[in-house]
Amino acid sequence: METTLAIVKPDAVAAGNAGKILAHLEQEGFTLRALRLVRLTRAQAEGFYAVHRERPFFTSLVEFMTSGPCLPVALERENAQAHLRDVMGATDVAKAAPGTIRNLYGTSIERNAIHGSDSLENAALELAFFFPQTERIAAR
Ligand code: 3AN
Repeated sequence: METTLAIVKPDAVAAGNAGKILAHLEQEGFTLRALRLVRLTRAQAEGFYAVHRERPFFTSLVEFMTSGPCLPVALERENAQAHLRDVMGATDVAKAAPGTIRNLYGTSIERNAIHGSDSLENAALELAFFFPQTERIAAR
């Protein structure tokens, strides 16, 4: 069984869609293994998105991710990392397939409702960023 990280982003939490997104994920066979509601600091958002530091949208992305509470969640399922990416849909909401979370709840390429780790390697790093191993073991 595989575990990956999702973040219900500040736009979706502010719009009152967090519960619906968690239900959608459960419907897709993911089990919740750890969950937090956090307001990221600028330093945390910059650290989390460090790979995008040189991109033109970096400043705006950090502003957005610190604009309100978000909901990091550890999700377990067979093939969790790849399946979450399918269920999320494309980064750009305009290109996200019908029925995907970004299609249903996102409003732009930036305000796209949900983050999901883009590789198993990054899933391990991102899970450690938000959840100490002990917290995930205790949830079992
Ligand atoms: P994904 O979240 O689909 O893996 P990334 O890792 O390329 O996409 O981008 C990280 C985040 O940066 C996206 N979720 C989105 O919020 C934002 N983003 C990506 N590309 C753009 C863009 N061209 N303009 C504005 N924001 C963007």
